[in-house]
Amino acid sequence: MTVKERYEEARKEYEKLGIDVEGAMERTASIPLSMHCWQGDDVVGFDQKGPLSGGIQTTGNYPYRARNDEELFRDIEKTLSYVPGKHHKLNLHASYAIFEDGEWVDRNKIEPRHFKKWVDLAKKNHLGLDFNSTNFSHPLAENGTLSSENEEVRRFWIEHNIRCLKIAEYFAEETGEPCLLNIWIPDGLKDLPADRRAPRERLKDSLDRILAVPYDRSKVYVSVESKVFGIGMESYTVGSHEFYMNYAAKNNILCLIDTGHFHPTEIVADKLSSMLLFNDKLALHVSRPVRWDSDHVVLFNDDLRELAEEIVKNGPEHFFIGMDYFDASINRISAWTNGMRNMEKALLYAELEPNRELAQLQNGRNFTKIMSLREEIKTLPFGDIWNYYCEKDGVPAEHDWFADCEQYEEKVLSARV
Ligand code: RNT
Ligand code: ZN
Repeated sequence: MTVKERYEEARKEYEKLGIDVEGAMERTASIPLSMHCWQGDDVVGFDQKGPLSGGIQTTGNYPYRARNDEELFRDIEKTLSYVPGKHHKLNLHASYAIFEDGEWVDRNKIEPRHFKKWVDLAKKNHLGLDFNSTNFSHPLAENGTLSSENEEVRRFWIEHNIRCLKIAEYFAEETGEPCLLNIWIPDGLKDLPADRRAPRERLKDSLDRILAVPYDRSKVYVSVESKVFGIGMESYTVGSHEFYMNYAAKNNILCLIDTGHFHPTEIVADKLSSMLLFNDKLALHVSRPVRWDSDHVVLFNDDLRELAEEIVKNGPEHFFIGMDYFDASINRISAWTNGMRNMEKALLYAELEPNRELAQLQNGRNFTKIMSLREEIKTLPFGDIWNYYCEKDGVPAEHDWFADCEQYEEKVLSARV
């Protein structure tokens, strides 16, 4: 049987449950995913040669990391050729500024022109762009950034973030699409803080000063990303969830929820509907924590399906979905692809659930049927729908992309020595 024939059969099974399969595929295809550029080079970036710092860590020594913009662009295009969906975005970090002709400027001096090549890449591939200021992996980030007690250091990072606002505006203008500028800082303490309040007061003041610079709010959305702890910052994080949730609400900006930044027993998917009752938009970093914020590749697991369900039920148009994982122990193109495809897969899976019927059953307190219906869905021929969804988009089916990826490693990546 061809992929299409299998799909037709599978569709009948879903239709028995009253599910509109074509509609589900169409809706899924219109949800943009923002692919993070940093899986391709282990979050190294182009503006410095030092180690990754700020309480985050890539682990593994798989060869063939992209070492410059040319290699990274090529790997990005390869990865995107394996990802279905009509319209995606690229998520950049400020540390990926591209300097030419021996030029180099520090992070408080970066300009839109340092990202022109990224804009060209985005246009060529019909991608939107999102942005992140890089408040880590820098000599001035060792003892705090936007919350630093050193006024000069704090000013440096305020300037950096203001520069990033300008660059985000440039991205939105060039691509014709809104750009999310996300701010995450690693500031925190290894051991019990003597003063929890003052660093937070300084962070609040720094954000106020950044946001006091006028920018076009219809083009640029600013988000703030909280975290529960980082390596070497186990006891105290300045930018906690409560801090940013209140800051965002008061200043009409967005919260960014990274699925790896909460206590392991918290159900992150449960947070989405609460957040969206108080703000029209919510930003996400989709990651997979294993015992800690380990940034493992996103898998098609229960957590992801639950997250996707909440995205679909709350309306995907309310979300900025960014991916955030980095694995240096396996082929990076494959890591990237699996995470991206799994997010797409989870969204399609969620669109294929009888969500309205399930909600009605809950209203009727028919929990018996809810359980049975949900279990029934689990063994429907989802794989046949997914493979057709890929084929329709001219993207290889599940088995085939990996074979191509192996070829790419053999022909292209292995030359990087
Ligand atoms: C770190 C945050 C942050 C980074 C990226 C590289 O814990 O999740 O989002 O992963 O900005
Ligand atoms: Zn993140």
